[in-house]
Amino acid sequence: MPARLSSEGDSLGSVAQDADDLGVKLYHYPLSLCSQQVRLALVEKGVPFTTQIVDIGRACENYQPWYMRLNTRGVVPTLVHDGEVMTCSARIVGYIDEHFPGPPLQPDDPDARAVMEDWIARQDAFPIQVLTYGALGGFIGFLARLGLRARVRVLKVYRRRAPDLEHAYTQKIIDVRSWRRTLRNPHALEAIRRDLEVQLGALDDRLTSQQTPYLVGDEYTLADAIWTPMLARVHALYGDRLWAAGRLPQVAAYYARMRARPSFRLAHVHDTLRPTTIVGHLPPTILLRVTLLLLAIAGVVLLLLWLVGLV
Ligand SMILES: N[C@@H](CCC(=O)N[C@@H](CS)C(=O)NCC(=O)O)C(=O)O
Repeated sequence: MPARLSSEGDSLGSVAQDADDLGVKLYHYPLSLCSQQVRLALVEKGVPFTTQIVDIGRACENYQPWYMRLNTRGVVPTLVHDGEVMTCSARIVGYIDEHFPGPPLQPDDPDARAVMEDWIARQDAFPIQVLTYGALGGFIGFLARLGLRARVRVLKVYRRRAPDLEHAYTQKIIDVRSWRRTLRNPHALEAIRRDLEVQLGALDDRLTSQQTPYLVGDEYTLADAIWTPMLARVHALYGDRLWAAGRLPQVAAYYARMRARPSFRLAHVHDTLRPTTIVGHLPPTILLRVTLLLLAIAGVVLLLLWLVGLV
């Protein structure tokens, strides 16, 4: 059975209240790309659901034992349907389509279905978290990367407190460390950025050859629910410059169509990321350390100026 909640669900998409175990409950984080994909699938399918925010930023709630017991990889989203726990956004969206009434979001034709699954797999394999952190420039980017060290410390504390989850925590520590290593490697980051352009180019080719409003044929499918938040994230990081001025015209038109659907707003898909939002999501210990460091530097500068008689 899923863990009981310690606080009330937020209001997004909520219809049924008090449904911890019964009904559909989504554990998510507003800005998380994978959470946006699942919210979009739920909204497009017309499934009533309640939600519980798991703060993957500042509070690292996704590393708390109660959540790691629900989702051993310590990631959002997690869907709980009548007590059944479902993880992995790509699997969750398929589950939603197969278990609820509403418009079908997967084609019947096996070839079209294989194409849809291929596009979902392409997005799922893309290291979007690394791209997001890597694209944050300047001081904000520096702080965000520093925050990953604090995450490892938090994970070690929880690993000591919950020995039954030792394996899951050790794996998560390995994941976060590898994430940090990639972020420190400019060649690896460059390869990810180039891969993004390859994926967007392939998307443009697909839309050009298809000449249909959606990624797979004439009907909206799960591939669209997966790729819309991905394009919104690319927009948040780079604006529209990757597909503006006649570059990737089909991607530009497709994104505009998906963005115009009511589900984009109803599922709270984010296409901007403000620096203040990023800072607000950093672990408090990092903010404290950086503030103390800046104060110390200012103190040394003032002392030096005083010694040479300039103040
Ligand atoms: N698609 C995958 C990826 C999930 C994922 O990486 N979620 C990110 C947010 S989009 C997360 O929770 N990151 C927090 C962390 O790894 O600490 C899944 O659902 O299993």
